[in-house]
Amino acid sequence: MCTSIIYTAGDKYFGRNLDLEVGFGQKVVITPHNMPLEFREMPRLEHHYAIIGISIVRDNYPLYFDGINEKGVGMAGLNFDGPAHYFPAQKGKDNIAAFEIIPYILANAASVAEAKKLLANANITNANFSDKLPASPLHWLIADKTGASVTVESTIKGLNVYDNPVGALTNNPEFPRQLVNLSNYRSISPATPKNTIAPELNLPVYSRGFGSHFLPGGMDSESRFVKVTFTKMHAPAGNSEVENITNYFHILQSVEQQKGLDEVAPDTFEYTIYSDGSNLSKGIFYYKTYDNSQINAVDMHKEDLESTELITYPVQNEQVINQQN
Ligand code: GCH
Repeated sequence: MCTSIIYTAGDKYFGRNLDLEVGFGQKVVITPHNMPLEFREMPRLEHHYAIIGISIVRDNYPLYFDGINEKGVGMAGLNFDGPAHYFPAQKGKDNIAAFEIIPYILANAASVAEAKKLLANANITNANFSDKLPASPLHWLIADKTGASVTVESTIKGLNVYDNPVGALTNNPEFPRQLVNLSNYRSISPATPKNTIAPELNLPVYSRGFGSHFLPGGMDSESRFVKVTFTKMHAPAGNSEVENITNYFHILQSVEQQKGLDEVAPDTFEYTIYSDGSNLSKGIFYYKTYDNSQINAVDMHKEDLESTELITYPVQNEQVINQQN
């Protein structure tokens, strides 16, 4: 399972938790302007917006899990197993394979509005990257530095691009149902609720935090959607980049999956392998991992974005304790 958000604090911050039981050897990957991008059915792009994010690279192709571009658009792919349905290439459509959709959108769109235009005639195809890397069932969150965000879901009914007023995405069910479910939690609040069940009874407020007594805390995608919405909607804005990115990671940590809690096969547990977040205006990519609580940063503008080659950074996974004595 996974969770992706956009957080507003002056600048906007976009990224995700990647929850899974195994890694793929993913790295921080920058695709500069002049690195040619090939697509199965769409014209090759010689020049395009530069992209930074988490990806694996196979046959010199960046298979992004999530990323942002230099124009301040972010996009993340999250598991959508069950409802997700892709189609064969269709005549007259812009046919984009599921594994191509992140590079395609981030290479071409300078805003969510432009991404919507690119998706207006799109068909997400079921082409496999390779036999070893078949199409995976995903849906996507796209957001930009104005704070706009949309959810993209390809199901048996076709391609849907939903405005996303929450600025968050988890996994199943389909996005409209996640929104309806939020109504069930209308009364969740940071404030202590009034005693409306039996005003004549003295019901002592024996704890702080009563307003969130019924906030879901499960690992499942519906619970994470409700919890991250509550956390995000009440998160303060910081006064500096460091405060903002600190707040941002606290929001994602509210739905972190700790090891041992989500058994996906006998004795195999999914957990939050990494959390990342980028400043959409500044092009700085931040991340931490399950094993490394330190926030690491890669600034795309410190690289040669005119290059024709992918630029990669290994994910720093070692926990460094700041020994004080
Ligand atoms: C290939 O078609 C696409 C690339 C893969 C391999 C298949 C590496 C790129 C990207 O689409 C990868 C994909 C493998 C896998 C990934 C995906 C991006 C996000 C997704 C995770 C499984 C989503 C996290 C999640 N977890 C599991 O929701 C890494 O499909 C769960 O239990 O729901």
